[in-house]
Amino acid sequence: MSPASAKFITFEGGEGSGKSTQARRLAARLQKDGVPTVLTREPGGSPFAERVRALLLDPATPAHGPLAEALLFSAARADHLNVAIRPALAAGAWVICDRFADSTRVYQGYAGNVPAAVLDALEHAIIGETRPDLTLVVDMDVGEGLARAHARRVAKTERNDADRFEGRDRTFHETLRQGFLDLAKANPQRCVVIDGSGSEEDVAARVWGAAQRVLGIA
Ligand code: Z5A
Repeated sequence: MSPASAKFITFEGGEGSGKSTQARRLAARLQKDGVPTVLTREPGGSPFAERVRALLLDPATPAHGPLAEALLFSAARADHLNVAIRPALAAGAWVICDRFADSTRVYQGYAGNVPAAVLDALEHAIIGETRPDLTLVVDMDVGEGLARAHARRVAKTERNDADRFEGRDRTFHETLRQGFLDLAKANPQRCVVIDGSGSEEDVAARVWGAAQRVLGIA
């Protein structure tokens, strides 16, 4: 496969939708095909942003409201872009990012009521021209997604608790799901909704088909 130029691909979706799994699989497939690929995530992806991630996800962090959250996610994103994403794209690598600015739009904007004008200004200042070429929105039944995320957490930590975001009620997660679907509808030129049901292989085939179609991969 010979890509014309570096591409920026983001994965979005709700809890346990399987997007992290699919981001890893797509990165592995591209690498196997000889495409230099960087897999990264938000919040995180740079040393500073990983520190902000730890603060944001810690259940012990005091409540600070959606606007403060949006600013923290954005501060992490500014560093992540400067330290990792832009240098990788400039070097010709494809960048696959597990969550990006659409998560701020949906979690802090759609669900948290931070005004769109505030998020527009943050995106303009922080992201500028570094917009995704393709955003894969992995859509999944909320109950199934939460069960997957919960099972993984218990297996990993042997604890039955949740991080600050997982711990919210089901209505919140239904709102998020609708938010991602609305966002995809409003941005059809770069967003593709991927059905997250079925086996990992089934979903990976849908992701690959979308990448081929939108990015012109042979
Ligand atoms: N957040 C925000 O509010 N604003 C922002 O701007 C940003 C983020 C950037 C980050 O949490 C939190 O920050 C997130 C949004 C908020 N809120 N929450 N929660 P995170 O990074 O810790 O977690 P996450 O991004 O939500 O993803 P996740 O929990 O890692 O889940 P996932 O990526 O959707 O799923 P997964 O890890 O690929 O799979 C979950 C489990 O299901 C795992 O055990 C898999 O092996 C299994 N799996 C995956 N696919 C399948 C299939 N097809 N069948 C069966 N089982 C499967």
